Amino acid sequence: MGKTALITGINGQDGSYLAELLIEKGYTVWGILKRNSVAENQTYRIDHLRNNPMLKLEYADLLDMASLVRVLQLSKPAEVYNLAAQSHVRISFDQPVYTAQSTAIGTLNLLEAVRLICPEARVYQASSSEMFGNNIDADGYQRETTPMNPVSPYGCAKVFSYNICRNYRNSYKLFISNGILFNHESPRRGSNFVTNKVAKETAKIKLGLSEKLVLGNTEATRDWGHAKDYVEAMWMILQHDKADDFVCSTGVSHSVQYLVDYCFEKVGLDPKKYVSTAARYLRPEELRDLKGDCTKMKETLGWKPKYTFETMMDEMVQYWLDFYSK
Ligand code: NAP
Ligand code: G4F
Repeated sequence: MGKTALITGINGQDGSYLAELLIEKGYTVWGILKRNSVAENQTYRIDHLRNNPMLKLEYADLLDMASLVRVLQLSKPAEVYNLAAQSHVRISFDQPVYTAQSTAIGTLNLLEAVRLICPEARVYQASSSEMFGNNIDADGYQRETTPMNPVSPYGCAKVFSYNICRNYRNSYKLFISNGILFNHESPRRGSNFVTNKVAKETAKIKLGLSEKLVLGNTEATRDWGHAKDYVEAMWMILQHDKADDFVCSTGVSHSVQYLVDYCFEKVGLDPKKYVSTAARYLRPEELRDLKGDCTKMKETLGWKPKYTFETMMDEMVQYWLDFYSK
């Protein structure tokens, strides 16, 4: 019989790809949904899996520990992937308290529930390169040993979760691992994150459905990989023989301006005619540059990404061209 996994954040970008991957591997996958007043769009990323008997969905919320206890008792998972969070950095400045509750205390609620109900389960925590803030090692990379210096409420909340996971691992000998993942994208990315915003608006402008793209800081650089490659890394981290922390990245970094130029060139348009900037998309404190060194992940677990920045952005722009051409 296959293993059982529980995914929090199953209807998010990563949760949807991870559910597909685990079902392919023969897992029974349980996922939690938090209650929304409108049900129709909430599960669009996993609707293609809804009739699969290996997928089981339950209502629960990271803020409601009793609901987590209930789902852990029902599902008895061997592996728990904690992907749920208020994950938007800019929005974390507007909603810092909610971000701390969901992205920090929510993790603690889950760890306590695991400790009480299924302490033998392996736990994956979705940690983030946002935790490093503007700290960069002398060679230009961030890695597992780079000091953390978060510059957003979201980053601060993720540092709490990272540390409480290490504390529970050491205190209670639980199998809890952090994946410190750099930015990863896909056509399923929320379209208020910069890659999918640019891909979507490029397609709309190309098809005559829009005339402008307004952005924030276009000088920032990010290490962008594909979410499909990164959910494979999550699974590999929990198959390792001991709980540990791993950076996952491509090691290649581009500016937001390069991202814009790449997408517009792909559809044969001049970005200077359409792109402008506005203060409303800036953050009170900016994280300028991210570039990850994932040597530990590659050498210990044998992880290797299949996508490049270019093949990923090609897929995303094409997705929106097809979407708006229907
Ligand atoms: P996402 O698309 O924003 O998905 C977040 C998920 O969390 C959604 O399913 C959301 O449900 C759920 N959620 C939010 N608050 C919740 C709560 N209180 N209780 C239960 N569920 C809740 O994020 P993602 O890109 O897939 O990222 C997955 C995780 O990795 C997140 O923790 C993120 O912070 C972290 N991470 C992401 C990246 C990246 O580049 N994508 C990099 C490093 C780390 P609703 O949609 O119904 O609200
Ligand atoms: O796409 P972003 O919003 O991603 P950000 O802030 O790097 O956060 C993402 O990656 C983190 C990993 O490091 C995750 F933990 C987090 O959950 C999330 O998935 O912005 C990327 C860059 C930033 O420098 C931002 O200032 O793009 C810049 N940017 C410029 N114009 C913009 C825009 N970002 C957004 N969202 N919208 C703009 O119009």
